[in-house]
Amino acid sequence: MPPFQLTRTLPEDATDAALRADVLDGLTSAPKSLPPKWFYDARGSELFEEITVLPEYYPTRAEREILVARSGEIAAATAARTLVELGSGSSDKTRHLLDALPDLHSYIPVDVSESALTAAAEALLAERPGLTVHALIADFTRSIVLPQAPGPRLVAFLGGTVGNLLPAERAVFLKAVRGLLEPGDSLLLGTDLVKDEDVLVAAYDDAAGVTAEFNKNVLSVIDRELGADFDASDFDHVARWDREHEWIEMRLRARTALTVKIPELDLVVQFEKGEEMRTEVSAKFRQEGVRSELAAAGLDMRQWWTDPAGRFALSLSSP
Ligand code: AVJ
Repeated sequence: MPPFQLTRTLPEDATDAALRADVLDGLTSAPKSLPPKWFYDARGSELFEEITVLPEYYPTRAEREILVARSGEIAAATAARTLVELGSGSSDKTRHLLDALPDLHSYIPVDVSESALTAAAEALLAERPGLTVHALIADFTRSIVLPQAPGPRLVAFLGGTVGNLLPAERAVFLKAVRGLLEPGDSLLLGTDLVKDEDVLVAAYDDAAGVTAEFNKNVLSVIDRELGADFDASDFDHVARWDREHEWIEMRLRARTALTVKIPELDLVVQFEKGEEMRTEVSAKFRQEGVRSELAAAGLDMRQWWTDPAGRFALSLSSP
């Protein structure tokens, strides 16, 4: 087995077909919406990396604090020989885990972005020459089949990205993850926590305007991929705390009445002045909620760690 293998479980054109279906569906619904996964082209991934170092955006730093403090405990509790990382992106924070797992044989990053996977794998292999890296190009919200690798396995889903799923989607997703685990395997899940509204809103509406640009980037993706004529300057960035659902919602609000053509979909879309389109839900959690969602999926929460300020949590659960 070569030290680095890349497996594509998505057909080359799957991304394109999924984007078309999502845009058609989202822009013909009332209210309009777009799924957050389409933020992440090369520019969007770059903007997200910028977000992670903004003074207002605490989740990345808070999660890293927990990983730095708890990697040893995580390693001891899991004895993992294989680390599977869902939505691995740049695999940046994962280093702390990898460094703490001396018996690690295989690392399986799973992401829809081939460029992110290849770059991350190259960097890791340079540092850990003995490691087998088997990257999977896959959409982790669909069913995934993992390559053969020795147990125990630790599946990590970090960053709070589970909060991008709506509650019903989360239930399906967590059951699918449970299906990947055998007795002795574990799930390490990162969840952002409910906190003061001002802190939450600032994290999604930073003073430098990076999150606004990130939000509007989805329009450039649709322009480029589907030949649309969205103009980002026709929209305002909106971040709202939904107290009832306990999630942050990002929206794009039309500054004027406007018409957008999407030739590849044979679609013309009208926006009223002030109309808001939802582009992301980012749910915030409480310990009891995480525990019960995991339990509903057949997972027993064994450990719960937060950063000293109590902003973010990592939980460790097992079948
Ligand atoms: C990458 C999904 C965890 O929801 O906080 C950052 C994405 N959106 N700023 C989040 C995001 C706006 C981020 N996740």
